[in-house]
Amino acid sequence: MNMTLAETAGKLLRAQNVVLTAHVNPDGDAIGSSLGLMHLLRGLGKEAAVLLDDDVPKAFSILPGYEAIQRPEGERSADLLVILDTAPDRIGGVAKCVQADACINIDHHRTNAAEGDTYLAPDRAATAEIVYELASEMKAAFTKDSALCIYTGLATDTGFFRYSNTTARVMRAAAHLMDCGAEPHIVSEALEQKPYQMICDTAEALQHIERFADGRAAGIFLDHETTERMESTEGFIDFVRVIEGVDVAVLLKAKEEKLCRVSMRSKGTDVSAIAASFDGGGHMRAAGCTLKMGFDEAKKRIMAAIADRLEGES
Ligand SMILES: [Mn+2]
Repeated sequence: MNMTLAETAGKLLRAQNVVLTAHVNPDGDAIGSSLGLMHLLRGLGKEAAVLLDDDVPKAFSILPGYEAIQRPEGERSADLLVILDTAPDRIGGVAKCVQADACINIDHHRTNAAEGDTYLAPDRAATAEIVYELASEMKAAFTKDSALCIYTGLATDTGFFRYSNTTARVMRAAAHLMDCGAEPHIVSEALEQKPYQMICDTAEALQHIERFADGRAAGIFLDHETTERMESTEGFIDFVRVIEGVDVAVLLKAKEEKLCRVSMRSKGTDVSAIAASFDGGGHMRAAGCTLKMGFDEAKKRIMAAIADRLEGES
C-alpha cells in the first residue's frame, strides 16, 4: 500500500525499537539516509540501529554513527524495519535477521515496485531528501550529526548538486542542513580522496574506452580478468559520461565468468528502460542491470540495446 508522508511519519513515531537498512553496495544516500534517520529517531527517544549487509566504504567514516553500523548476524527483533533507498529485495541478509512486527519501505527510485507499506517519491532527488521532509513531519529537530548524514545523501545522489535531479528544493534543504551544522567540505574532502591504486586502475580502465552508436554512446568494458585485478571501479563511468557527443555512457564489468554488471548514465535517453529490458532498474538518467552471460556476449547485447534505444529516439 502506498503511504503518505504523514502516514510514514506516524508509523515511525509509533515504533519504539526501529531497525533501519538500505541496499547492498551502499552509496552515500543509502548510508546517509539510514544514519540520518537513526539520529532523528534517537533524538525522539527511540532505539534505532542501522544494519547493512555489506562493507561500508571507509570514506563514510566521517559520518557520525558510522562505527555503529552493524552487519545482520543472528536474530533480532524490532517494532519496525525501515528499508531505505531500495525495494525490499536488495537488503541481503537483513530480511532474515530482523523479526519485525511491521516493515515500511521509503524510496525515490521510480522502478521500485514494492507491494508492502511504501512511501515512494520519485520526484525527490535522494532518499535523504525524504528523510529531511520526514523530520519536520515527525517534529524531530536536526542536530549537527543528523544534518551531516542527510546532507551527505543529498550531495552524493545529486553529484554534489550538479545532476539534473538537483532542484531548488534540494538546495534549500542543503542550506537548512548547513544552518543546523552540516559542513559540506567535510563530505567532499572525504569522498574525493582516492587510494593510489585507484588512480592506477583508472589509468588502465581508460585504455578500454570504446565509442559506438555513431559516437552517441561510449563505454568502458572490463573482462573478468581485468575486473578481478581492480580494487574499485568507482568513478570510471564519469570519464565516459563527459566525452563530447556522448548521450549514453556505460560501464560493464565481468564480475564472474558468466555474470556481468552494467551501469549506465545518460544525458537524455531513458536508460532505466534499457536496464529494465535486462531485469534491472534505476532512474531515467542512471540505471543498472546484471547480465548472466559471458563478457563478449554481454558486451554485444548491451551495446545493441543502447544503440537500438538511441536509434528509436532520434
Ligand atoms: Mn538514492
